[in-house]
Amino acid sequence: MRKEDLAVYLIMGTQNCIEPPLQVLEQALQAGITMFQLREKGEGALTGKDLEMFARECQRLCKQYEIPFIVNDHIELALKIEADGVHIGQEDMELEKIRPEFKGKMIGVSVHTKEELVQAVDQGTDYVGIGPIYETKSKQDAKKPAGVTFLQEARKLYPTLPIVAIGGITVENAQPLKESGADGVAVISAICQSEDCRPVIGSLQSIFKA
Ligand code: 3NM
Repeated sequence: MRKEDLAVYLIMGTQNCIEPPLQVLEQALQAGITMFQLREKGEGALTGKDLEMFARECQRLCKQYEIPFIVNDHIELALKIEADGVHIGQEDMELEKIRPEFKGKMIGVSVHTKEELVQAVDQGTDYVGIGPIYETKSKQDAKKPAGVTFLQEARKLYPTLPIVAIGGITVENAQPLKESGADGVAVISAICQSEDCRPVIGSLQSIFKA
């Protein structure tokens, strides 16, 4: 994968948005997000055919703007609609098991400890998500914020691994993450809960695409 794709990585589900989700996605694409992950989780989340239809709409938009379209957790759905990849957590299917089905596609893994990091790299992850860096309201079972310490450690261990930082990231607190070795930031609320996501995306781009 291209590390640059991680620069401004939007994660979104219908439950995260204060405006209509497809409108949020299209505005974010216009403003220059570099990668997109559909993360449909929690109360009121779409399922079955509804989820598939929504996923296909998101995918169509991402194709139009030529950025990778990643599906969180829903391995079968990702395969069915031929997404560009999947993102999995520690509770989900093991990377090794799904790799054969995702040949040539991206697999990203969320890691929170050195052991999880080493395992993900050994199993051939394309990138890792490291978080939560800061306090987040978007993930119910989020771990305690780790600040930049683990991010710095991960970068030292793996100088060329594509790494995206996640959790409570805003325009105001993103700069130290660049300095700590992140190739980009994955955000939900900074974009989905903002009145106008364009300046947010512009500022994050200026930090990570520079
Ligand atoms: N994963 P926001 S934190 C989806 O630590 C997710 O692995 C995390 O949302 C992890 O940008 C998180 O609104 C939520 O804080 C990120």
